[in-house]
Amino acid sequence: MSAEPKPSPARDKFHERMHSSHMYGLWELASQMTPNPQPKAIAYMWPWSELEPIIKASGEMVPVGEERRALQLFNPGLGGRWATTNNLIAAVQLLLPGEVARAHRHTPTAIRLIIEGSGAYTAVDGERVYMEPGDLILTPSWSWHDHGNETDKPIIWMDGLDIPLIASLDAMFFQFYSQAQVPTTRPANASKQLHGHTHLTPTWVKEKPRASPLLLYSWQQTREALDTLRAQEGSPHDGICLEYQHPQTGGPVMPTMSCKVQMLRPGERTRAHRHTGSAVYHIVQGEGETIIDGQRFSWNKGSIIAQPSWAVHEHANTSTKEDAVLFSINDTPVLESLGLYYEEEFTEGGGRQQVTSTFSSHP
Ligand code: GTQ
Ligand code: FE2
Repeated sequence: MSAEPKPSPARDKFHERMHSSHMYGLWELASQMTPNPQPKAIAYMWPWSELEPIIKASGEMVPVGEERRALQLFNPGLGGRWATTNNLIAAVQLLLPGEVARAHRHTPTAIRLIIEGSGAYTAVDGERVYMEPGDLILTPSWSWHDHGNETDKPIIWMDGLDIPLIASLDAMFFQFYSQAQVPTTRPANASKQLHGHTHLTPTWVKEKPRASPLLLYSWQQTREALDTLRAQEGSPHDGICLEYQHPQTGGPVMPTMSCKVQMLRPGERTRAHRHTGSAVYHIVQGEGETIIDGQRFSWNKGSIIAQPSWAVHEHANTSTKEDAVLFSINDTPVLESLGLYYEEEFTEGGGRQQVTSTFSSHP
C-alpha cells in the first residue's frame, strides 16, 4: 500500500487542470476495479398484491395508444434507469377485450409469460401465437410484432426484454410498421406445429436462426415435463429446473436471454449459490421464499423478483402440500459467450462456509 500523498494546493490545482481537460488519474478510479461484481441493482420484489391493482387500474386510466400498456419495473437501486436488473427489464402488460397494440419491431429481444386470461395473441412476423396461462412466447430481435385481444376478457402477461443491455451496447433500433397490424402470412401457432416436437426436428428446414424458431413453449408441455421429473433429485440449487431450449441447437432460446422454469416440491429448500448474470423471477404458482444476499422475499403467485449479478440466493417452497413453480429470465448467455460466467456454491444453505468456484482461475 502506497501512502496517500499529502494534500497540497499545487496538487489540487493539478487535479483541477487534469479534470478540466477531461482526464482522470487511475489513482482516482482504482476503487472501481472491485474484487468482485458490485451491482447497483438491488434484490427487490414486486408482490402480486401490489402489481395486480396497479395493472388493472392502468386499464381504466390509460388507453393503448402508440405504445403498449405495459408497466416497466424499475429497480430502486438504479436511480431511475429503465431497468429491472443491469441488463434486463421486466414489465406487466394488459390488453383489454377488442384492443390491438400496434405493430413495431426493435433490436431488443422480448419474451412473454402469460399470467392471466386466455386466447389473445401476439403476432410475430405474420404468425399469430395464441396465449394460454403459463405459456412462454418469444419475440426475437427485429421481428415485427403486434398484440391483439379478440376475446371478451382482459389478458395480462409479463414481458421480459434485454433493453438495458442493448441500450448500453448502443445497438438500439426501433420502427413502427406502416399499419396497426402486420398481415397474417402463416397459420396460427405455425412455429409450434413445425418445431414444437421434442427431439424431432424437421430436416427440410435449412435455416437456423440465432433465436429459437419455436415461438411458443406451451404450459401444457412444461407442466408435463415437470410432473414427469418429480421423482428426480434435481439441482441442489434450483430443484427440478428446466431451461427452455432452442430446438435446433439445444442452446438458450435467445442469444442474449435464457428462460428457465423450476419446480420446488412441497417443503423443498435449495442450497445457496451465486453466479455472474442477473435474473428476474415470476411466480407461476405456489407459495415460498427466496433469500437474496441475506434478504428474505416471501412470494406467492404473480410476484416478480429482481436478482442482481453475483447475489447469493436460495429458494424454498414453504407449503407442505402444494408445488411451487418459478419462471425466470436471465442474461447468462451473454456472460457465457464472453467467457465471463463464474459460479460459487455454498455447501450449507446461506451459511457461506464452504465455497467451491467453478473456475479454478477465479479467486
Ligand atoms: O410488447 O412489444 O414491456 O416493445 C417493452 C417494450 C413490451 C412489446 C414492453 C415492448 C413491448
Ligand atoms: Fe415490442
